[in-house]
Amino acid sequence: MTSFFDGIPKITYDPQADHGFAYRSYNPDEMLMGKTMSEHLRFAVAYWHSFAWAGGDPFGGQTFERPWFGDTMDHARTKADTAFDMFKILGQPYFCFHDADVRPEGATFAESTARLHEITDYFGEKMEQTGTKLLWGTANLFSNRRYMSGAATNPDPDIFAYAAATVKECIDVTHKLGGENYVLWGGREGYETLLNTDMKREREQAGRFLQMSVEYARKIGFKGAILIEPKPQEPTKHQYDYDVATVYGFLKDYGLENEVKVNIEQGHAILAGHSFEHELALASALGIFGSIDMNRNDYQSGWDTDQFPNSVPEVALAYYEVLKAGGFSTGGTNFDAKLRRQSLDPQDLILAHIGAMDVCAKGMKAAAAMLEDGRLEAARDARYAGWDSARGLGLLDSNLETINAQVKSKNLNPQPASGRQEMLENLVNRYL
Ligand code: XUL
Ligand code: CO
Repeated sequence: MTSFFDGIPKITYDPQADHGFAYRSYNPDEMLMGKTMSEHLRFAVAYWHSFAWAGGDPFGGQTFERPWFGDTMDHARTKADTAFDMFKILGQPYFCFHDADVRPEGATFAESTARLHEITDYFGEKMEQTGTKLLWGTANLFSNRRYMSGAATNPDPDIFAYAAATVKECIDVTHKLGGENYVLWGGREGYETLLNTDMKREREQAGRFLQMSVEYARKIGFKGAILIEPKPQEPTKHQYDYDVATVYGFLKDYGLENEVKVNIEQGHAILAGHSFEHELALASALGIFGSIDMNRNDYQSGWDTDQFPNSVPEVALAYYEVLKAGGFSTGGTNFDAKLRRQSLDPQDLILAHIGAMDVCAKGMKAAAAMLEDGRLEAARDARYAGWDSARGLGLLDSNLETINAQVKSKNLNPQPASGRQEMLENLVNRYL
């Protein structure tokens, strides 16, 4: 153990505890609908926010002081030691990382790659010792200045090539560590002004880049899911992977709708003008639901503030859609969330995750209770019952002329029925 988290105990389930360093709602072994809570929620810590982010905002730089900040491999190992200490304390089953979070950038591509393999071998030993698993790996194709005009969508083919070569290495290390998914978030795949942008060309570059990534992952026998993470804007003014619907159209265009799924982030859904549950339900309906990033935004600021979840009603409606989609298979609940920049202490990192896991556990239990109660689904089924009747089923195979004749001959005069929204909202509130 490093000394960073000295004095902080291993966190266990203790609903009576009053000191804050216990799970009051998340009991990993508790059974719910035939699975343990741990199996339902599949929590992951995001390496970047907890261990690489220094606390900067648009008006000021670093606020955090951490013994692993620096650009040597020794720093990278101290960072890994501390991260795995935290995983032991929290006992969450998974973590996620980008290449840039875990190793200092080298002077050349070869040096960066060698460092990535060295540190991920070190991860492999620690994963073996602690039992912590990799939910997903990904490449940071947005922080370095070379990517300022995009990675796959860059006007310079050499930058496309550098990004593609990087993704190969990141898929390799994800596969090596038994990662259950590989994520592509198009950080700078978008544009600032159409005046300098050939959108048609950029879209084709992104499509081919994704095809190559899928081809390579399958070639090396990577069995995990490949996930796109939609986001509408920030950092670019207009991101191409705007939302689930846009990503689905893109996947269809490049023949990838059966190969690639989505990692849906709550804050991104809200930036796109949707609710989280809308994005989840749509992904499920389209057969592309993969995983979630469970972090909210500040509703006033309009930025992607990546805050830990703390609203049980919001989380419950999201997990309701996750459960209806059959629950997670390769996916999980990743906290792509960071502390506020004034939260300087080691214990803040632990408390943030405890709170988030408890909120998710409460939300998951409420979602399961709503589903088991069955009245929400029964009301929805009743609303569409006509479509399950012989007449409803036949209608979609018919044509306008036949339908027109039937409406006339039956003298049809349909009357509207209540949508019963308030009754349904009251029903949901019984479980929160
Ligand atoms: C950025 C974001 C990323 C992805 C991984 O908004 O969500 O951290 O989750 O690159
Ligand atoms: Co994210």
